[in-house]
Amino acid sequence: AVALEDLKFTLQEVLDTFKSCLSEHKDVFLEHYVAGWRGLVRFMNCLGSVFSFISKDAVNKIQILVNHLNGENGAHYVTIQSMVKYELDSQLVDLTKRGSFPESGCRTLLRLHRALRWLELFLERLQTSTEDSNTSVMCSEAYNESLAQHHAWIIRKAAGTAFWALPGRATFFDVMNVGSPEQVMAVLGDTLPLISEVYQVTEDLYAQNNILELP
Ligand code: 1PX
Repeated sequence: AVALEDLKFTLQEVLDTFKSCLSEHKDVFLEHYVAGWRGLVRFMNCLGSVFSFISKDAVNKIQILVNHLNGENGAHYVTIQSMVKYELDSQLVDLTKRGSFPESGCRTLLRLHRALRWLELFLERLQTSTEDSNTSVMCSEAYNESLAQHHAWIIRKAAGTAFWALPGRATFFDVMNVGSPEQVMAVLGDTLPLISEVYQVTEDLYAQNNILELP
């Protein structure tokens, strides 16, 4: 059975953590970024086991970043900005092909960053959806416009199959457990600008450092 209290807590947590991600100077705190992802993964796990291959990869990447944060060089990983500077200055990143640093913070975070774009596009669609909109279609459209471009055929195939197992819009809203569809819309309206801003700040940082295509 779905534990509604947990879900409510989770979605509120996601909202709160993305709110607390950005400092007043637009630095992104890695700890909160990772916490935001944890909340999303918890929510996804409640949608069914067909999504577990997706959440396994997300959890794996979250754990890599947490290990950096808790490691002996953790002080350099407080913000995404300091992480990028530290890893590039210290040559801890594989820039053109996979090599000595398959678990660099930069390449690992880039994967989650691309997934954040999927989330932004999906939530935008949810927000402008109507009663007869199809969540599977919204999800795959958002995916095709973002993450799919970075995935091999076999992953795209598996993801596409999983999307058909998404619950319909009404159930999806129920599972979010924030109240009426109007209240869901209000929560989305609250969350989306924050997610967009975190996405854009990260995107600009990666673009400036020319690391948007890390292997
Ligand atoms: C209110 C709605 C909230 C919905 C929350 C859903 C959270 C979704 C979390 C998705 C995290 C996906 C991370 C994927 C990272 C990635 O691209 N990894 C690939 C590349 O990694 P590598 O180390 O090899 O370079 C990796 O190959 C990925 C494998 C797993 C398949 C990824 C499919 C991603 C689909 C994303 C859409 C999720 C749909 C959830 C339905 C709600």
